[in-house]
Amino acid sequence: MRISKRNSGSAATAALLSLIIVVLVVATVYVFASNLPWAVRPAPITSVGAEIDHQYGLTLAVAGTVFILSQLGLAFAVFKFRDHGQKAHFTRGSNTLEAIWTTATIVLFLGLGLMGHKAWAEVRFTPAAPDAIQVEVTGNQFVFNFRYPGPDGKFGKLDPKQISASTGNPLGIDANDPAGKDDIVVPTLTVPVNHEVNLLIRSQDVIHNFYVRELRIQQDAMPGMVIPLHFTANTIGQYEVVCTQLCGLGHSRMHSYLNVVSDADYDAFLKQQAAGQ
Ligand SMILES: [Cu+2]
Repeated sequence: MRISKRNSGSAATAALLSLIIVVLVVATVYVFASNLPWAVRPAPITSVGAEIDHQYGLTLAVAGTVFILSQLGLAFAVFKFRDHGQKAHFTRGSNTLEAIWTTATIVLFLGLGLMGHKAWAEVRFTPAAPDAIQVEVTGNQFVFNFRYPGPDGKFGKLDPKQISASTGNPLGIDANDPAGKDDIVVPTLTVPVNHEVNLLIRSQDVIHNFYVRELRIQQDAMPGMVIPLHFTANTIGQYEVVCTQLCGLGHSRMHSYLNVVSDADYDAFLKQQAAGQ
């Protein structure tokens, strides 16, 4: 067989591949930059929420920079070392480089994790202030119920046998426990602005979740557990509470509202509810 043309190998394919990689990088950066999380998500209403946003921004910036540099590096290598029909030569790689980028990755991941740990752990692993308002949150298929201890400041005992939503006792508050007589059970969560609130999150059946975007809080409700979590909302308003665990057929309808109100409105809410119990 006669070879009429010089063999140029797969140079054209390699050039095309590196071009595609560059286009993909530009397209990805464009999608992220035009939908920046802080441009499309609602503003946080807690100081911890602001810390969490800052942490997300930092993680995105670091991960985004690494992504852009590594992909452009890949495109460069594919183009520079493309096949012209030359003889390939074998290299063994570099242990020093391997050690450097493995260490850099560990430092980055651990560093971001340690920095983020504080914002995440603050609402979970440190106890709420003693004067925090206690509210019990109970998820069941497919509603939220919020219970306040009432004027005596004490939650009544719960007895699963007495659960009867149709007769007005969805949580099964024990009729024989005097502490439960003044308990307030409502389908929406009302809290005063700038006061610490300690939530006690429970589930009556399957795994649910308590999620409020503006609080930057998302916590599973586990059957058999009471999970405490505290926050201090700093902006009056109404915010949606949603269940973010696929908890059954009615999951998409499982939502409620968090009302952050002034002290006067909160007192009025408690009085009104106490009168109605
Ligand atoms: Cu649910």
